[in-house]
Amino acid sequence: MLKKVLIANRGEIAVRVIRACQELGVATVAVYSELDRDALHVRLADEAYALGGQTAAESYLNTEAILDVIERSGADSVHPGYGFFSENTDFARAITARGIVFIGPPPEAIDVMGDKVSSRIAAQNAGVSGVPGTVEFLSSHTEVVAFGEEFGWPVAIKAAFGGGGRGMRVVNSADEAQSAFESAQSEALKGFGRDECYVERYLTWPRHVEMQVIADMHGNYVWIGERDCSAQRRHQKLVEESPAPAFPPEIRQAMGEAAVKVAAACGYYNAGTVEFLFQDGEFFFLEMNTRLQVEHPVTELVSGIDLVREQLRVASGEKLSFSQGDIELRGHAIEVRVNAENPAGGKFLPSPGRITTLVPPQGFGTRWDGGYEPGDEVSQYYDNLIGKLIVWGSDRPTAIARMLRALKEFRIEGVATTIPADVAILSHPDFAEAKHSTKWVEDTLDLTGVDSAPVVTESADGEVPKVRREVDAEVNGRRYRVALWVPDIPVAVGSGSGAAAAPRPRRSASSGSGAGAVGAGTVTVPMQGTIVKVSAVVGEPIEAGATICVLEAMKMENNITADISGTLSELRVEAGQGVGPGDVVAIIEPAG
Ligand code: MV4
Repeated sequence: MLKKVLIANRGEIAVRVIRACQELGVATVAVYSELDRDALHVRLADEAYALGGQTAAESYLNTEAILDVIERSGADSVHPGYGFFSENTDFARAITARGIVFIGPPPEAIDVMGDKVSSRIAAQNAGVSGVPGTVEFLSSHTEVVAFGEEFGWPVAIKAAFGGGGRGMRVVNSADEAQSAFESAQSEALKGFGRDECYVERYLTWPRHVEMQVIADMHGNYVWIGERDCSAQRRHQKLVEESPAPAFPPEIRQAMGEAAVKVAAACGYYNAGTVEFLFQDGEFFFLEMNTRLQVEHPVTELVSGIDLVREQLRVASGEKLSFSQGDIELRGHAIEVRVNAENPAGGKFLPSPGRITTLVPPQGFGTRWDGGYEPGDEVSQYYDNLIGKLIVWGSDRPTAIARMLRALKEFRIEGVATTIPADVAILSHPDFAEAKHSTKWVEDTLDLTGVDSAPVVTESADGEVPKVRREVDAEVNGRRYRVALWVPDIPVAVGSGSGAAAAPRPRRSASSGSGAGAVGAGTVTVPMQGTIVKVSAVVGEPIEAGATICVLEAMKMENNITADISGTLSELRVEAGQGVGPGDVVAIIEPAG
């Protein structure tokens, strides 16, 4: 088994992976950006290392910084989660070359499935059909016209190296072909740097059904049932479920076998998902996602299989702990994504900010996979998924009712969330009757009355912004300079002090200290504690910022420093003495 996994990700998926590692007795290494210093994944991991930077590019996508942490931590493997490096073969190869295990598929498989044309060819060679269309790149719109005349309209022009629907154009008739082809090409070039396009029949009301597969390095391939992800908006999934509603068992069987064939065709191992479009009882290969997906928990709840645990086993070279005949899919699972977005009017505007209240629902069949706790901040720089609520029920109506019950219980304050949209979807008769398709949320669902303006409340502990302070610490007799992020309470009082970083109202000296109004050179302590050391000497010159004494308070040592340069004229404390907030410890006569 792997011994130490570095999780090259953040948020709920990093938390998910850390939990699986802990259950297996595998050590965990978190990495974090400057904004994630206090994030949940950092708090849960055994070790955590700063990557620096704020944006994803500066932090979670900084290969050099991650390679450095691998080296310093002694991690033997990396779990990439989803997004970030999960489908980056340069990264996978870079770590593999250093003898580090990439917890994912072989890079060759990622490459084959990485673009729509080569994956379509691979699937076709394995006997799995995509939507009828071409595999050659289009050289002119006249080929689009010829295809439409032969197979019927509408047709879809797709960017070969695109994704997420970008570069896709629907063409309803011959006279639309030219402008659609040109705009598909230019969008593809802008978005992906390459403008190759191909054409296929356009399905007008398909469902998005994807099949979970997992394989080991010993040639064992297993499919673990499908997920229906049709309730989505602009290629952002909102609700996922397993099994797909109104999905006959023989189609499931055929889709499972097709998915395994596609996986085998590219020498796949680890967890993966084969996506299909499903319409009128037929399914068509769309693409393969060579990573663990956001919605993997619905498969876990109906199969009882811990997919992350199996990923870790497979990456260790072990065999899968089950075979196809062992898979039993039971009941119905539904997941909703809870994003910090306001779905009002169907706009889904991002709503970053501090989560002041977060009380996930509990109860039978109710799972919350979250990446945040109360007090945590959802940053504008990253995906705003707060977490996923997943329910299990013995059948679909039970699961829907359970999800609606759970969503009603959910309390989140401080940011707007997608929960009202999730409720609108789950309580809609079209969803109950499985009449929805991939176009349903955008074309049919009415979100005009939906609002989720964030409830802004004070957090329970009263928000005090944190500031960076450096202190000296001794660990086993070795001295370290340590950075602390502490509540912004000034350490030294007086004007011109470098000790208190932010402009907060400063504490005045307590009455009876004899110092009168506190001014420059009157040094006080900010909180109750014990003076453990006095380092300055009366009568000697002292520089601004130099330590006068050390106050132990709240189990931490705080340097009480000179706020101005001058001569130390009075020292009012000694080691061992107890002090209270505002007590004067020293007076400095300004120099000159
Ligand atoms: C299609 C299609 C209908 N017909 N292809 C959009 C993103 C890309 N992954 C594939 N997509 C589609 N391809 C044909 N021939 C409809 C979609 C589509 C879609 C697919 C899956 C999930 C959500 C979708 C939303 C809109 C359109």
